[in-house]
Amino acid sequence: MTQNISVPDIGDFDSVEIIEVLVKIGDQINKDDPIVTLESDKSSVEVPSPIAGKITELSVKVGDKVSKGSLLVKLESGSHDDEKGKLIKKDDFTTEKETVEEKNSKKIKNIKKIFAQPSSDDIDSLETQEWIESLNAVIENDGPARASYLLNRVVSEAYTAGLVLPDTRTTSYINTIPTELEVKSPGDQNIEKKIRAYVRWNAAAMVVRANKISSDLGGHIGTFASAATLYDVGMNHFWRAKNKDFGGDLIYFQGHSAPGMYARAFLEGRLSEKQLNRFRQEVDAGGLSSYPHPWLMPKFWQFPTVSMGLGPIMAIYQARFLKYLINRGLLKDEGRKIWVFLGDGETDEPESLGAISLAAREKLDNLIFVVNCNLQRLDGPVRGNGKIIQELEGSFRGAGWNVLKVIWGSYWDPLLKADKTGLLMKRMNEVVDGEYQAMKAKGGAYVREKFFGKYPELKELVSSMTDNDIWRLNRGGHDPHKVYAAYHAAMQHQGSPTVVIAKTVKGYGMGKSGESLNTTHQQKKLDEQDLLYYRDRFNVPLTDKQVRNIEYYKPAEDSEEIKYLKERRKQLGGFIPERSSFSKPIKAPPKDIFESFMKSTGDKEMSTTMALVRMLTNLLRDQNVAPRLVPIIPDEARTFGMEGFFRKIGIYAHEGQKYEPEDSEQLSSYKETKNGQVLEEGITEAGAMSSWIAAATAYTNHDIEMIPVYIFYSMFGFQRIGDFAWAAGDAQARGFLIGATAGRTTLAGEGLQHQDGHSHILASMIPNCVAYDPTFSYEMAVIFREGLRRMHEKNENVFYYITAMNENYSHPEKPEGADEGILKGMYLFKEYRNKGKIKIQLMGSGTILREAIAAAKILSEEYGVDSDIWSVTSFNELRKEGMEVERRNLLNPNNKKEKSYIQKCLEKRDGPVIAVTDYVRSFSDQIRPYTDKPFYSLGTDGFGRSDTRKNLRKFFEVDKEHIVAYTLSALAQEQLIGSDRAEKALKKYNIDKKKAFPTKL
Ligand SMILES: Cc1ncc(C[n+]2csc(CCOP(=O)(O)OP(=O)(O)O)c2C)c(N)n1
Ligand SMILES: [Mg+2]
Repeated sequence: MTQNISVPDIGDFDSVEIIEVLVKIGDQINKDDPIVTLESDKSSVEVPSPIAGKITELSVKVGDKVSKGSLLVKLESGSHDDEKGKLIKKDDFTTEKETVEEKNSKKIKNIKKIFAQPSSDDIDSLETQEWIESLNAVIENDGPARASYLLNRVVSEAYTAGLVLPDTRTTSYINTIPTELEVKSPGDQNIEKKIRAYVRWNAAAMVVRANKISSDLGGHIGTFASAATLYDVGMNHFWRAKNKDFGGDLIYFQGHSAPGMYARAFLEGRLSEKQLNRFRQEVDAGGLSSYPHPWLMPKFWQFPTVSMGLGPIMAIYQARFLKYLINRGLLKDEGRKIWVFLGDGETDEPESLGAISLAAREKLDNLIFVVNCNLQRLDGPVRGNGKIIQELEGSFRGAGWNVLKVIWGSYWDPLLKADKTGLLMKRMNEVVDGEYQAMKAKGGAYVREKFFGKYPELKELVSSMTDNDIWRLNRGGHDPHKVYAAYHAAMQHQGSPTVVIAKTVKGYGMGKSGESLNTTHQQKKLDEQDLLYYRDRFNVPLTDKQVRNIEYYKPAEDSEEIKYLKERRKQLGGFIPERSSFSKPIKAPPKDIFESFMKSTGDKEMSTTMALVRMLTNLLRDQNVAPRLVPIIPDEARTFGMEGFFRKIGIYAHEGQKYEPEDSEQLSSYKETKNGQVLEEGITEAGAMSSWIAAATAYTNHDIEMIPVYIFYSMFGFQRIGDFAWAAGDAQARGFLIGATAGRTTLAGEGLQHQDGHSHILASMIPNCVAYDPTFSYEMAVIFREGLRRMHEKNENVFYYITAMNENYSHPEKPEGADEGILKGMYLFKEYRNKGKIKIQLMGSGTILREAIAAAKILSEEYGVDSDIWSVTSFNELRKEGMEVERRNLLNPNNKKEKSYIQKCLEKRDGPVIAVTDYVRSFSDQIRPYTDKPFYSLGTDGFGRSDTRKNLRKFFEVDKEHIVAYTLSALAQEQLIGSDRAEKALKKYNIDKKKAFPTKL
């Protein structure tokens, strides 16, 4: 049966050009194969075939203009099972049914709601008892699920009856898991206790030793001391390493608990005593990093976490990316988990909690947070007047997480059991963190007096206990049984992420030198007495002399402790942390994918953003590259003309699409699918960047090379997420960051907060970030292809920052042999050889290169000044090379001086350099030291403002008129022309000499 395939609804566009015809007569095509590519003045989009079949007639050619309904091809289809051009089939939609509750609520909707006051006074204890007994009976007879159902119904009834319920975000200040339901650890507690003691000791000894060498070195003892059990239980029982059979759990260690990880690796035989002695001495090879830095210890650390807040959000997006890879069929679902350790103080960071609702929404049950609530941060208590654990419980529960509080250790169990009236729980609820902290600093007698002493019944409860017994009443985070039970429950939990909120003591075991003191965080030196106390506190088998020498303790290889520790890790698949990569490189796409960008566009105008989007569309036809591309967009696809990607490759949505999108009939319909490829992040640069980092490090964390391309307003890039970009460099990310709508004057209209004139400077600070500011589509193509080759085929640990613009103009053909210069950072774009005796070296980048080209024409034709025009694709790369060459020359004074690439380009050319960009002057000034020519830079220093491009360029003095006038002035200063010629030009172009420098306006 012959079918006509015509242009579907393409939104607002009418009469758009066909730029590619992707089929020919006789082709057998599948449903969704692209037939043609259409291009408007803003975006390009492929038109897919709604059905499969054989092309029998082609009704269009390249250059034709088409609109909705224009016939494209005729197709002979084998079946009648077509969708009549419909893009998305309507699923069954659930019809809303009125629930009983809704009916009831209608009945009583006039009842005024009254807030129920939480009351601690029981006015009818008999009635209370009856309710509790009923509940217990249901739990016993029908199980907890039924009890939970009934409670929910009761709550719902109460609500509909007009009772606004008291705040139920938090539960009582006790452990979430009741003692009877705790799963017991299968481990040998005696041996584990010893191992933990040695790890604690060695971690502290390592820090103290380093500070004997120099107190410059610093380090932390108190943090790991509070978290040792939380890590130990994970290491002995839960965290599965990467090996040939399993992808490995991913653990984000709290940055400044690093000493504990080194101490354990020492017992495991992975680090030597010599290495421990080199803690925080990294300048010569073989030292240990202060914190987790994959750049410095690439075989050990996986995740840079020490800039607080980055770890938690990066981990959330890591967990989501893992599901993305699974849902896209790129990775097996092996039940891998992402564990994240963070401090309670760290939760102050907006990034720490900023994405927890996403984690719940995406049902990330592969994610487990462990918040170490030692109640302190650096200066003092985290919430002295409140309770951080309760606050966090509320936030996480409210966001939809499974919350497991681990507050009290086993020594409290009998007391809680004996607390028939609930008075102990009441006391636990009423004490604030500032007091809890003070209690752990001041000893058992103080706790008896201040905690139990408030109520005579409680004092009585502990009357048979000594002060020491009271002191030993432990906190949950120090009790391996409680921690094990919580971790076990976290591993079993499905449908939402879990947070384990553990209460601990900062500087646990440090005694007077730093247990629960406000100064604990800073404690890095322990004197002899402190060390002897610490040894005794944890029974470390070292003599006094060994303690004085601050020796490490490591039992013999055949000791039960070492054998146990190694056996546990063997059972769990290997050591953690460990960083490795077994990913296969991706073959760079053939040249022809980029070929069309090397030709002139003729009269046709487009922006470099459009060129890039077309490039990505082409890349989606390359079988090696296509599946690995991860387009990441924070709610700006339409701004960048990328809406065509929605339908073509789908937007990732873990639940697919439960609705028919409003625009389902359109070509660029908003299509969400479970295996969607686009990460449409919504308005979160931090989140989008975290996704990018997850994809850009998939080669090591998941052994699969991915190609993330994150496109954003360049102003909301490095400026907003600079710390993430730095962490990406540390993590050796590979991928593309595209700063779109770039340039202070190129993004017209939007104004001060939007116009970027400095992102390249920010990018230049990251050592492994390779940045380019191309002007023409062929430059973009050469750069992008090389990026793919370097990063994803050759696996160089660099990442690319490329700016793209939204200004439409025509693009020339690539000059012969320009490739090398494009990549190195500059090439000769054009020589103006009129008759002028005077010459200048005119440099430009981005769209402002075009102003320079226009200025060159005027200078040549009207002023007899000839020019060499250099397209500088990367001032940043030129500077790097210049610095290196200069350094080599300084190191080798006897040798013949080596020339920098810039020098080589300019050595046979005359005249001063005039460099002009859409960025602050320091951007082009970067190369000033590497040429001995007089150097003048023009740029866009100052705050942007909204106006037209023309006016903005005039304001920032980077338009062709200013370039001409300033060039003549520069030539006058160099005494190459008379100053009156410059004066004349300034007058001619009405340049206001009285106008203040733009930074002051
Ligand atoms: C972004 C950032 N700001 C500040 C710091 C400095 N800093 C290091 S540890 C610390 C206190 C940490 O408190 P908490 O998160 O409670 O961790 P704890 O040591 O108590 O486990 C601070 C402020 C940092 N590392 N990162
Ligand atoms: Mg803390």
